[in-house]
Amino acid sequence: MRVCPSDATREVNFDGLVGPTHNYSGLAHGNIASASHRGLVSNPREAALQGLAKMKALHDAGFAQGVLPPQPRPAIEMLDRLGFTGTPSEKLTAAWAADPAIVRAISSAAAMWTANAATITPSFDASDRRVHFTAANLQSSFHRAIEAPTTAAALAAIFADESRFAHHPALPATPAFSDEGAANHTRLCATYDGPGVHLFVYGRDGLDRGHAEPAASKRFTARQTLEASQAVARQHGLTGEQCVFARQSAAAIDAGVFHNDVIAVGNGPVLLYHETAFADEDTVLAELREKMGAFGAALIPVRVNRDAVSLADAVATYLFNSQLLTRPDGSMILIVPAECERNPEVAAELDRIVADPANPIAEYRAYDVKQSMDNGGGPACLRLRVVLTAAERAAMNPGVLFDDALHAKLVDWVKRHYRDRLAIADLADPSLLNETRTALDELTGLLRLGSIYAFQQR
Ligand code: SUG
Repeated sequence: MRVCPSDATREVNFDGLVGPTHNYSGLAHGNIASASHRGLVSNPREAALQGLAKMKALHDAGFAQGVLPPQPRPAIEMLDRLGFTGTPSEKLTAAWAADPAIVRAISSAAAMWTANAATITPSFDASDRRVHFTAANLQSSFHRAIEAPTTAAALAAIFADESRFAHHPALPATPAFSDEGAANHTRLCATYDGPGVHLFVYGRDGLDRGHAEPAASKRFTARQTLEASQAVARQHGLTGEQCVFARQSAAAIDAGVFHNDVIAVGNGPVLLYHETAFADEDTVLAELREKMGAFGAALIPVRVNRDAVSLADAVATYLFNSQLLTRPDGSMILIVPAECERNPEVAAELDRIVADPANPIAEYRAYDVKQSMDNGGGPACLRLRVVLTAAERAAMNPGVLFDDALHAKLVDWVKRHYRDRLAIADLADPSLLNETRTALDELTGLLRLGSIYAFQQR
């Protein structure tokens, strides 16, 4: 089956612009790259420029590209809630003296990984024909749980037209409803402007039903719960026929697959996945086939066997944290991290996939996003996919849609405002707070977003 995006309906990839406090604090549970780079000196300027270079390359290749702004960090308003008083600088200094772990958490630039920002249902699948958004509560870690309100505000500012866009509240921020957004959600379809099946992947049960959970992960606690995925589907009005809920394999979670997008990626009818991705692969495929078949679409599974690429290599190279994109002729391109080309087994598997006529993946291209990769974020983590009709694109805030002019402005903005080295001790520096606020205040003007940040409203 050919997937050909019509001019009318396109997938827009909204990449997170890396924020000025990008650092290696090792905060992320179950994320091996984050843990192994803990304490190293980061380069926020290079991180932001690497992200912008990827956006520019995909824009130049004809893909629809958008950008989402960073969040204000350090998140000083959190310090108010934690009992610190005084001026912003005084609060920061007091918090560092009391507990540097608090300052590390409120300084994280993790909002760059916009695959975790929200879950989106395109209007075609919604009974009210609106695009539905739920900002993820990211409750499993403090440094990410603080993202949800600003994410929701940014999405509401960008997709403001209530007749076309519906925004739902983030789920209750408690372990039972732990939600990590689109990183655990894939829409499979024949064409973007036709019906889709929503594959929600979760790692554990949220609520206690009085019986032991089968095959729970042991080394790392899974982040997404079944109850969270089900609640998002309910909010968006999706029916049972439109959804497949699949459990991740515990082995994958324990090997460092903290989100499903570290082990699988889908686009159109294609699902590229590692054989260890799901607890029950056969049932997942059968259900997808049946539900897609109901509207005449045929699933194209592309399975990577562990004999070809080990689970450890899949995690180390982030082979599956790739962007699978449809080109105008219906063929697909895989945007992989540069690390994939340096691993002979992974490179050989990519060559095999591209040569295989049974799937539409015709090419792969590697991009260097190493600054992000070292915190566990590859090309797919850096982007939030939103399928939009032409009318929806016309109704959204155009300031965040990427073009050459915006690229030039953002590169210039990064070069003027970002440091090229950030050690953990630098997070205590009050001038970093002022630099960040000055930069973000200018950015909301560049992106024509209005005053979306709390510090701008005072
Ligand atoms: O939540 N890393 C992020 C990486 C998110 C990747 N996203 C997807 N797979 N979609 C996380 O684990 C590290 C931050 C630090 O250590 O400072 C971090 O939060």
